[in-house]
Amino acid sequence: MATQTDARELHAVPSEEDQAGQAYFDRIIAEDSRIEPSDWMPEAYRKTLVRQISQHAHSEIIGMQPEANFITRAPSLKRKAILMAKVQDEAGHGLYLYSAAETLGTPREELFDQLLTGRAKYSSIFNYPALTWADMGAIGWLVDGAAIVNQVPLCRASYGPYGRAMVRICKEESFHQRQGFEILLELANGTPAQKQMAQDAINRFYAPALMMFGPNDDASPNSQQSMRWNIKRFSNDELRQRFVGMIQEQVKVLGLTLPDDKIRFNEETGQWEHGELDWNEFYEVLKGRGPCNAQRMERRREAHENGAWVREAASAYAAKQAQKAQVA
Ligand code: FAQ
Repeated sequence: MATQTDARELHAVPSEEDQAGQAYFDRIIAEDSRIEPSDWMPEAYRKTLVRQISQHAHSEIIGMQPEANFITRAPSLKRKAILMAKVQDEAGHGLYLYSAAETLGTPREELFDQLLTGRAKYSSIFNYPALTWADMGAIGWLVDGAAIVNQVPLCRASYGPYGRAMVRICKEESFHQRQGFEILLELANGTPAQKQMAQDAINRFYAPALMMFGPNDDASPNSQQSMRWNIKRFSNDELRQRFVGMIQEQVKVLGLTLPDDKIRFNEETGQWEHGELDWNEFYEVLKGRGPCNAQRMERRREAHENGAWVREAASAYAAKQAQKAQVA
């Protein structure tokens, strides 16, 4: 039930400043231009951006875990160096995205707290285990591949700092996808056991990668408004179909198959179709009951605690520098 204050707030007449701000915001969105941090923006727009950008940042940081586990098990020095560079890139993506989210007024400590207390989500895909070296290939090809299809349109997101961060991220994701594809290609052309290992990795990562695009459009509460605000440019299903069309071609080059006999191009709709996904599984993972949720969060908390001295040292250094600057 609304309290008196709530009711007053609901009927509050917007101030002149808010009305002018809203008019400016509407014009910028209609022109398909960019909103910058100091511009007026509706609270709901700000909230949606903080939610999406911070969840994206958390995904990059948690997403380091499945591959980091394989750095010591990479089959050659070259593979180890490449994998280390890739995992470091993901850390960098997390940092650009936290910075972008901070420009909206939520401090990084608060964003970390939301993740560590389970109030913020991160991508479902990182709650699946990486079991073999071929999984490094499948993660690069399918997970980074899905990330690119989802994220290239975000380079045109209406919020400036987010769109600009995405440009750099997408460039690096392209390299990641190719390195994954190349791992699979080498295994697919190796011994029968290696080829089987590559196929098995694809079989396990295919459906979870498709779920990265989010629920079907009719079950996606945020999509329509995000599209009206030019944050998202395409719906979850549109991007998922685009991805399926892309990988069904690429898998032929590998000489492997996708574990889905329903994939076909529908001439009438002009869209790719794929088999039904197990949405119960998706929601279970979102509720924290996926195969690796507990482990991922435990590692993240440990890493956060172990890094406390670094944050303290950096703050002390920054304070010292600020004091020096003041004296000078
Ligand atoms: N997992 O109404 P919608 C990477 C949540 S790539 C978990 O459709 P929206 C690179 C959603 O947040 C992975 N939660 O939501 C890498 C919402 O919950 P809320 C990260 C999901 O925002 C590769 C609710 O369900 N990429 O890390 C998922 O319009 C390899 C309703 O959904 C991004 O974050 C999911 N799969 O659309 C790193 C891209 N799907 O907040 C390491 C940017 C949906 O209302 C190694 N984000 N939910 O409680 C987006 O494009 C969008 O936020 C979507 C979801 C498409 C993910």
